[in-house]
Amino acid sequence: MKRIVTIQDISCVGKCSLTVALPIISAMGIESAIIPTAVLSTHTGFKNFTFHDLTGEISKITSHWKEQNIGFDGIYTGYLGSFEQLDLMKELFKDFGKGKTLFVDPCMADNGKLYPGFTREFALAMAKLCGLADVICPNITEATLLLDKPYPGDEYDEKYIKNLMEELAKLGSKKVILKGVGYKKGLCGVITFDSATGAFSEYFHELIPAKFHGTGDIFASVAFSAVVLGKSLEEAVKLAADFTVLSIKKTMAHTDHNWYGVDFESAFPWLLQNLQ
Ligand code: PXL
Repeated sequence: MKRIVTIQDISCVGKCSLTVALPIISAMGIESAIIPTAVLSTHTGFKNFTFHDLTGEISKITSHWKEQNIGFDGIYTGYLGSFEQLDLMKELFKDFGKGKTLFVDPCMADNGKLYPGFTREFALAMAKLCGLADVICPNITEATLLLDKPYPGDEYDEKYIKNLMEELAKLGSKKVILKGVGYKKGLCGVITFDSATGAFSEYFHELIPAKFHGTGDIFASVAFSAVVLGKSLEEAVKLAADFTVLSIKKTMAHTDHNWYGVDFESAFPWLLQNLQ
């Protein structure tokens, strides 16, 4: 069985980060180790959330793992809360990442806005971590922040997106996934770019006019797991996008659904059937 480690926060309520990554990665038949970066009462979309930083634990955990000769087939970083954590992830990649799948979701912004607590300087430091990855999967807001460019809103075309992705690859990541691309009317796209071949691929699915927290984490967890299982990047993003869309649809099928996350649990039977 493949074994991976994912590094992100525990938002105790909120259906994001580790509370979605763990069940999804496990359901995909992969052993999942974790390093929690912080414990929050909820994700930061709620008012008055609590935040307990766990940066001080990270080196202690990884030192013990080195002592025990524990290794991983892949490393997936999500929501990271500080410059120090970014530096610790670089160390982790050096110590545990040789020849493994290194996947960075530069989770820090959406819809033209940084999440609470993040700054433009943090985004530039995150760009350095992205440079060490095999695969990164920003949305358009994160992509422009990584490159220190203005957010284009809805004002962009295919040429702009392809140029953005080539610029992202120049940060150093081998492959780039860009989510939430809207240059085809009424559709939402995921575009991939492979810097080794210069090849782009696009996968467009229906655009659902609703925004939910945690969908980026769901997408990243499926895409990363699929790559670790040996699927091509194109197959991985199709599976991840279809699963995310289905999770949103399952959520919206209930009029009394919660506002803070999606019912990815109800979409698991589909995921397992479509893993082959
Ligand atoms: O889903 C991304 C995410 C992860 N972790 C925390 C968040 C968010 C998005 O808002 O607040 C704590």
